[in-house]
Amino acid sequence: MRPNNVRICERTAEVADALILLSPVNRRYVTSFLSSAGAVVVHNGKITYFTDFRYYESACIKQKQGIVDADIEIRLQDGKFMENLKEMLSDCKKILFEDGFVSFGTYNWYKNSFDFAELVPGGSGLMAGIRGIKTEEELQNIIKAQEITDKTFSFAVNYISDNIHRKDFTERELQLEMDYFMLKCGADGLAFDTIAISGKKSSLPHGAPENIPVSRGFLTMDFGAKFSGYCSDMTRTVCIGKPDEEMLKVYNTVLEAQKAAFEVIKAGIPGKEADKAARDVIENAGYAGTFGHSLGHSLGLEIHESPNFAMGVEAQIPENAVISVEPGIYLEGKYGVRIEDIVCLKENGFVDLTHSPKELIII
Ligand SMILES: [Mn+2]
Repeated sequence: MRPNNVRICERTAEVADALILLSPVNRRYVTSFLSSAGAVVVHNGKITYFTDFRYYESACIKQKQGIVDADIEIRLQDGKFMENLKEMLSDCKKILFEDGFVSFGTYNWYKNSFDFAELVPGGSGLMAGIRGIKTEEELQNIIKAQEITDKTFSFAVNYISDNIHRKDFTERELQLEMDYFMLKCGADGLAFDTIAISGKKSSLPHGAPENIPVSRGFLTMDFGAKFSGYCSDMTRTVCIGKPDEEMLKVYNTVLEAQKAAFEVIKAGIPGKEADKAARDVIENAGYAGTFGHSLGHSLGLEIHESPNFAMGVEAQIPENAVISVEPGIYLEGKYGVRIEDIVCLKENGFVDLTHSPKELIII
């Protein structure tokens, strides 16, 4: 069994007799198989994957190919699914469920079906904890996703240079060209909707590109490819035309903030420490209150996972967590700058998975 699946079995046994996973992301995490429906059941150190007729054969083929963990039992989810599930879990006293995912309706369905057992919340947290530490296989997928993303940044800079003279060159066009480039480079999807916003709009941390011309001043691009389901994430701010002194100060402050975070980042630090290192630089430069989000989030099958680099996070960040480091300064009505890399935490520091340049690119 894959090491992360072994951990899921072990952690489940510590708090309950079984764990039921229904969320698409956790089903995929355990099975490495993408399906729109199904259930993963962890019970007595074994993992069973129930999937319906639409996916059953395909899942079995993927298992023969070594993609689905060989030790997972794949069962057809048919009309007898509830009966099968009840029978399987009939010896359970405690059943752990995904409290962060199940709806009120599903919870009631559990309650009526498993009236012989206690339903224990905490399944979502258990999975988040395990997913927060990336396996080598997961890390390789994120690295490939980020390679595509880095390549896309070079492409974007050239594309902007070649097209900025056109009056009809829009944010939306830039976004679409970047998306197309990522997919052409082998991405199996986009980690999230690409942000490409220019001029005054760059003060909106998550502003959306529109059918308006790319304007002079700062242009922020925040984007990421997916590879084998795994996300990457990066942000670079470039400048269209010559920046004035204040723009340079803002840009360099954000860059210094990221460097300050890099000074302290290593496995075992509390999440708040990296955030504080970056935040102090921004505040000391006179921009208190302009960095309104956290320094970083983990990413994997989902673009936002835990643990986080954020204020108030006392928990120690484990080795092999992959987290973004993305300080920003946003001056309302004026402009904004964000610089984002993703890093993999190691005992003595980290590995920066983002390789694009960070000195201000002026186009
Ligand atoms: Mn991010």
